[in-house]
Amino acid sequence: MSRLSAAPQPPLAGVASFALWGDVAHPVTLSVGDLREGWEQHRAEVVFNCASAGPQHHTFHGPLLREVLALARPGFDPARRKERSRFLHAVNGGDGHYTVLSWAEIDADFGDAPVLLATRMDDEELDATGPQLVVPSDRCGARYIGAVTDIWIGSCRVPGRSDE
Ligand SMILES: Nc1nc2c(c(=O)[nH]1)N[C@H]1C(S)=C(S)[C@@H](COP(=O)(O)O)O[C@H]1N2
Ligand SMILES: [Mo]
Repeated sequence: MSRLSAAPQPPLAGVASFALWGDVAHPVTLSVGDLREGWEQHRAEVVFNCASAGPQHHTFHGPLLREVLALARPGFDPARRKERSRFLHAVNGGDGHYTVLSWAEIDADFGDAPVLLATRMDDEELDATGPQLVVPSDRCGARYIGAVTDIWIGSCRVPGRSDE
């Protein structure tokens, strides 16, 4: 059987849960409450520019994305940096907007970006809407995906290249 898991079912109406899936050993569905209780919470005070609405200022709280994704056990050998450097993930919002990040971008041995999966934006707890991706190093707001429904994790394999 393939270790590639099937696409998650859409969440039940009114229940904000999100799935980690793809090339992972342990696909899992989590709630914002799980994020709050399962990992150390970080704080990020950010400013990003929205093309249509101008500069936005927010304070987010939540765990580091890389720590949450590790729970799903992505299909690489964690000790092998070259394998990790071929992975990426697609963060999907409930409205169809999605964005891609590379694993190396958030990996402490590579870009080490302190990307969060926020449980709170300013004074608003995000339990009902779902978590929000927070990319503090981005100048543009497009990757601050809100109401995250699922994160697909996989590798980028280029035809004709070896995976060694
Ligand atoms: N799900 C989802 N998240 C999204 C978007 C979107 O269209 N859908 N737009 C992005 C863009 S372009 C910006 S600038 C920010 C705006 O965030 P704010 O309205 O909370 O300031 O949300 C981002 N997150
Ligand atoms: Mo935007």
